[in-house]
Order: sequence, then C-alpha cells, then structure tokens
Amino acid sequence: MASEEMIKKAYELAKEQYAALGVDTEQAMKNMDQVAISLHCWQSDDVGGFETPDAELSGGGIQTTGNYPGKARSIEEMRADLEKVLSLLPGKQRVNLHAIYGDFKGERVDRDQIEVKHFQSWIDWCKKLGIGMDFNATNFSHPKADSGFTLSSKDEETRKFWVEHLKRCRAISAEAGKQLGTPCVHNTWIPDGSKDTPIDRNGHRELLKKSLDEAMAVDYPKEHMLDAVESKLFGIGAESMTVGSHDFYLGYAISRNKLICLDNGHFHPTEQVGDKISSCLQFIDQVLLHITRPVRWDSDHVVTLNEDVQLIASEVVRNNYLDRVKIGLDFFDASINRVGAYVVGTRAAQKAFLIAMLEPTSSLLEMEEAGQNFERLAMLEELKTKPFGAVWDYYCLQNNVPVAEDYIASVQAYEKEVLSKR
Ligand code: RNT
Ligand code: ZN
Repeated sequence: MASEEMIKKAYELAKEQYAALGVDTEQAMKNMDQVAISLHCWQSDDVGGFETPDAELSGGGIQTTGNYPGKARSIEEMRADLEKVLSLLPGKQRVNLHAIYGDFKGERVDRDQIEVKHFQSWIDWCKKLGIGMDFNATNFSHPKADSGFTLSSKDEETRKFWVEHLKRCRAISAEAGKQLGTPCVHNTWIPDGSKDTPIDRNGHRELLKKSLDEAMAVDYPKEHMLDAVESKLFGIGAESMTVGSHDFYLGYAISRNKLICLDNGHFHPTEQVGDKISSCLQFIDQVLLHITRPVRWDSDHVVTLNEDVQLIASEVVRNNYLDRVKIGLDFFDASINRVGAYVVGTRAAQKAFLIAMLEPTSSLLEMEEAGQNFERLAMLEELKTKPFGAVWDYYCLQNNVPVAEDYIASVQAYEKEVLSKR
C-alpha cells in the first residue's frame, strides 16, 4: 500500500511532466466530474432478475458463463453489492436497471403489468444515494420471447404484449427521471432475429418500426426521460438476420430524434465504436454507450483498459461530447467475484476517460494540420508511457476511495464477510 506522501510526491512529478506538454492535470481531474457511468445492475446476478418464479437468463444469444459463488439473490443483496461497488469508485455514478429487477415482493407480475410502484423503492434508494437511474425494457428471458421475435413478431398478441411492456417501461423511466431530477435513459434492445436465412427480413423490420412507433407515441419531457435504441450485428442463435440492425436503428434514431445505443460488442470485430461517435453525432443529438469487452464475439467480458475503450473515451473528450454521450456499461461475468468484476470494469472505463483528459489534443491537432504525421505518431506513442498512474492514484486519493490495487483487499473482505455467506 502506497503512503499518502508517496502518492502526492508521484503526483507532483506527474503534474510537471504533463504541464510540460501543456496539459493541466488539475483541470483533467475536475473534468472527470462530468463522467457519470451507469452501473448495470445485471452484473451482480448474471441477468437473472427478481421475477417469480426465479427467472433465468435466456434468449437472444446473450449468455453468462461461470458459477462463482455469491451472486445477489434479492433486491437487498443487489443494493448492498452496488453500494459496495460505488464506495470503491471515484466520482459519482448512476445505476442502470432492467425491468426484471422490480420490487415485486413475491408477487407474480408479468411484463405487461409492471408499474412505477414496482420500482419506487429503487427510485427512493437512488434518491438516498444522490444518484441517477437508467432503465431497460426486458424483451428476453420470457416465454413470449421464445419464438425469437418480440416487438417484430408476426403474432399480433405477442407483438402487442411487448409494445405494452415498452410503454410501461418508458412511463416508469419518465417518473424515475422526474423524481430524481436527472433524465432517465431508457434503452430498448430486443433479441429478435433468425438462426437461418429468412425470407421476410423486410416484414419483421416493418413490424419493429410499427411497434416502436406505437410504444413511443407518448412524448415525455427530455428532462425526465430519453429513449435509446440498441443495434446488434448478430447473437448466438440469430446468426443469419438480426431485425434491429445498426442500419435499422440509426435510421430510426435519426428520423424519430432518439438516441442510438452503441454497444462495442455489437459490431464486426474490426469495426470501432470510437469511430462511430462523431458520425452519429452529426445527425442525432445524443448517443448512449454500452462499454463492454467482446472477446471474439459479443461475450460481455469485464471491461479492461484496451485500445477500443480508449478510442471511445478519447473521441468523446476530444470533441467535447460529454454532454451528448451517456455512458453505460454492459458486461456480465459469472466466473469471478462479481463485485470485483464491477469495480475492475468501471475503473477501467474511468481510466480511459482520465487518460483522454490528459491528452495534449490541441498540439496533436496542430501537428496533424501541418502534415507532421511522424510527430503525431511519435507523440501518441510517448503519451502511452507518461505517468498516468500517478494522476489516477491521486484522483482516487482525493475522492477518498482506495488507491490503485488497494481495492482488491476491500473486495476480498466483502467476499469473506458477505458474498461467501450467500
Ligand atoms: C445484448 C445487449 C443488451 C443486454 C442488456 C442485458 O446483446 O447488449 O444491452 O446486454 O440489456
Ligand atoms: Zn448492450
């Protein structure tokens, strides 16, 4: 464990090195206040939810692997885990719920029956913690999703059921945003697609458009809720056609003034979400990010500080897009300590943003515009080994959260005292 004195000393040296490049480390740390990351509650229970009888994740090719002990089995356990995670993160974050996480109190409430009252205790909990809440309709893990089609289903009863679900989720979101004084981002992702080559791609897309229009007919104030739609290339079991493709949703978002949700596990592995942000934002107001780590496929591994995540953060920061980009995470790993997984992944995303804020962007841009591409490349390489860690440590110290690897012991203690007893 580094002493406070060591952390401060290292920071002072780092501050000088960055200052020599024209970078103000104090300002960079201040700017981190604008980075609110929405913690996806589903990491703590492998996307199970609190519906009765106990729901299991199924549908659409999303999957958790592993059975590490200690997953959250109730709202109380989930909130305790989230509070633990929040206590180990610098800055102020948000929480992201799925509709299956209602406070149903043992009652069987189907998706087309959920109401604000089932989420009031979550809203109250967020209020108590002083954090915002985001929300998601759950269009999977349900008998009415077993056919592989929900909002784009040709079975009218099924389609209507999911339209009703989405309507209710939006109403709940608007109320949460109103009560909490910060807009609740409602994200729609559906698993709809087909394993083998379909004949009628168009028919399902027409139905999806119609369903979204029906479910989004009510306009809520932007201060209360914002709609996002999440595209995907494919899911396991839906390899040949995904109804909600990127082309589909980008068109929908542009024409309906919605947010597009970019999940970096949802594109061809050589495509970069970091490259898409400045394209989407030419035509739509805001983007929602699902930051994840796809390993060979949309595997939802715990986020690490890799080049994909760095490009995403750098593009947001370079272009001053923090007020137009909502940041969510989307990973679920059941093979390691789940609370630890949360902390590693969220901190990795935060680090990427802080690194982006420590970039001497204007001098790099000058080089670029002067055609000094060797100089640009050299600087980008040198920046990788500047003493970022010293600034990050100091930022954690300032925020009264464990510095560097010190959070490992805290997660271990929580495992011993809480998780291992579940
Ligand atoms: C699935 C999407 C979606 C889900 C969550 C649970 O591929 O990424 O965002 O992971 O809604
Ligand atoms: Zn996602």
